[in-house]
Amino acid sequence: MKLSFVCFLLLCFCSQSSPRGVDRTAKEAQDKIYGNIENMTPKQAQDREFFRYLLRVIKVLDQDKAWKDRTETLSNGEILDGKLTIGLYEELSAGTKERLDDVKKQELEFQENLIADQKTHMVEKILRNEWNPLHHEHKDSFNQKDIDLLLGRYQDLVDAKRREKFQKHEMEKELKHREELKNAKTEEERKELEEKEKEKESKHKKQQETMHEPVDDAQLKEVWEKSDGLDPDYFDLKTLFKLHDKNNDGFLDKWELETLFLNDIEKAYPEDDPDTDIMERDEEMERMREYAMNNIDKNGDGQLSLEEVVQVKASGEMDDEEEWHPLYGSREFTEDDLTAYQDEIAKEKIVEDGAPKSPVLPNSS
Ligand SMILES: [Ca+2]
Ligand SMILES: [Ca+2]
Repeated sequence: MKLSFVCFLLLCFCSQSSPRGVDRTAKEAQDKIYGNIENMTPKQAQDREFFRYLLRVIKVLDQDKAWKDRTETLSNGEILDGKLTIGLYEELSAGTKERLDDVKKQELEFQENLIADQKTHMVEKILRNEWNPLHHEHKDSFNQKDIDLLLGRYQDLVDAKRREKFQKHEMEKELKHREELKNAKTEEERKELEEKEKEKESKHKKQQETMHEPVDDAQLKEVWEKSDGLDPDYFDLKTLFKLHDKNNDGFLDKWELETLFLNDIEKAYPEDDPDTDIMERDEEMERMREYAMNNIDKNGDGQLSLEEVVQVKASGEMDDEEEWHPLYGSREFTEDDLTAYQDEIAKEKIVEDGAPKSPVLPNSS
């Protein structure tokens, strides 16, 4: 486990685009920064902002000796106990501190641009948004508090890395599709490919329309009836919780929690459908788990108690979302991310072959 965590940290890199597109129209600049968040709920968009910033910070920390020493010597248990981050700031080099200040300043500017563009999800929905420099007293310097807020949970580090891997997967799919279109020999062939893609898209949309917000009443009732085979007239949250607390310890851990999402996942991404992208299916499940944990796990122990579930439901905190926006409708990368990824592939190719090649993959425009 220790080794895999070190690998994760060493492998961490971020294809983050610069915050401003100087010579583009406002709309294009916004897309360049943002990608498409129109198909996300504010909470989903917030999560995306958090992980994007977290990856940028990790990229800086990966160059620092104190951070590397900790990741290489601490056991997984010690990391879970928070030893990775306690007192870390004092041990960082002056250069790292300076770079972290820069990253924080850029993030602040980025967030202010979002607000200027009327993308206000980061200020209106404060929940789990403490990491955002917008809310900090010391906006221009990165300190131990930033470390605690950003890197305090081991699961977040794992999730950030997983999201990054998924983004690459999505970019590969997009590049492959563009390459196929480019290689089409006739206009007819190209149109046929586009038509096929559209058909696939509308099929996926239809499948995903039936998805619920994680831990939504409608979702839980459907699980009760369809997965657990119980009478819908006798739905009872406490009984459902106990049924899915497989080891009977009084808590839903992340795997137990995910059993509540299987019904929705199977409807939206049928396992036996050859068009189902298994990595996307898995990612959707992870996003549902992240979302539920982030909103319900108030004491941050990585598990849900029945009290936490009941309290959040009673508070109505989770009732303000229209619905769950599945991954299929959201674009996980910007054109800049795609260009950076193509550059990365081209560089790897040079190292492998010892000589520059003509572009491996087509450009977007
Ligand atoms: Ca349990
Ligand atoms: Ca908890």
